[in-house]
Amino acid sequence: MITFHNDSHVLHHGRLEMFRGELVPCFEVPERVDHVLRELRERRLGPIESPPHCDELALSRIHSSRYLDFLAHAWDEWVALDPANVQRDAIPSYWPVRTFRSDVLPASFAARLGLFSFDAGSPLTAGTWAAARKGADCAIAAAQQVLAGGRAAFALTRPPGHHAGVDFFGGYCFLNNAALAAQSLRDGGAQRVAVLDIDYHHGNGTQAIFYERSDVFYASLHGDPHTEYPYYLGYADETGKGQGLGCNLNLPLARGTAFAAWREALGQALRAIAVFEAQALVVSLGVDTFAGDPIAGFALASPDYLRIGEDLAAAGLPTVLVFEGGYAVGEIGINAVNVLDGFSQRAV
Ligand code: Q9C
Ligand code: ZN
Repeated sequence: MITFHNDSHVLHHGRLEMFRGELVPCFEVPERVDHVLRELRERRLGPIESPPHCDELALSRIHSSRYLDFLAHAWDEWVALDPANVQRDAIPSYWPVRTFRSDVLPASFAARLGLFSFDAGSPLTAGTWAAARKGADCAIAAAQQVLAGGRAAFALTRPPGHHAGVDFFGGYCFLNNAALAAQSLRDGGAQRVAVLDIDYHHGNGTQAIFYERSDVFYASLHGDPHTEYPYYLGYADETGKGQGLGCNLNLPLARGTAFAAWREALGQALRAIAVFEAQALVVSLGVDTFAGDPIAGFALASPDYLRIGEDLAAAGLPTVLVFEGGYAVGEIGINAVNVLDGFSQRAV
């Protein structure tokens, strides 16, 4: 399987995130991707290529222009407020919740930082835009590879993407790589595309982006939002709206869920995708379902990821795999590459 990767991901390196009332070192670190790369090379899982620069228009197919403009210039604005800010990442403190206006774009940078975000755990850094932009290139290149007849392609990106919406960042995500890949598949001729999100956390951004559409099916297995981040979306009764009614499937699972029950839910999601008659599949591949993950609550073991890859391949669809979460850095390479390995062995 071909991997698209770009070294620019290191430019996004958050220092501290707000967690339980204090600033703690970020969980989403550059070393995550280094470990996956090393494992990919050692196990010779196929070529690793740098993606071409995609057109800005491809990003505008998913994200609003005022959000993209904000992201592109946010760091310069932050530093312009105070030169000492080069030593500090930008973390939002104010949000326009219900009854506030979101149509007005305030002059205040702090106000816009909150308008375009939903948590205080996703620091915006000097290289966030550059890294996210290259990550989007990887996702789009992987989609192009599959459109050109490839059986599968992997976008090894960070920052991750599935929490990012049309016009907001959060959950360590800035551009929604999986949504960009799905839209590229649609624009390249795939009539119906499915996004299968197997990160521990519900992909609220991806769900919201496609919620009223009948051409993109979203299915997700995740920690029950009653107790797990992102809390405010991902419940089983969210089935889509308008044209998109019936095109959204949430399978929330209790903390502590181990592989047997998780795999049953995976089978349920894959059956729904088959009924939808998807022509291509995008997998939001988070490995924070691992038992050793420091911020998640499932109990999958490393060999389970081989089985996941096999199950995904058995769906028989042209597949784009997009890297998402996973914070047990020591095992992240083995777990992610196990999925690709299992997939490659089963795929025909
Ligand atoms: N600080 C992804 O896996 N914070 N995002 C949870 C720990 C948000 C995870 C509490 C977790 C976001 C892509
Ligand atoms: Zn996650």
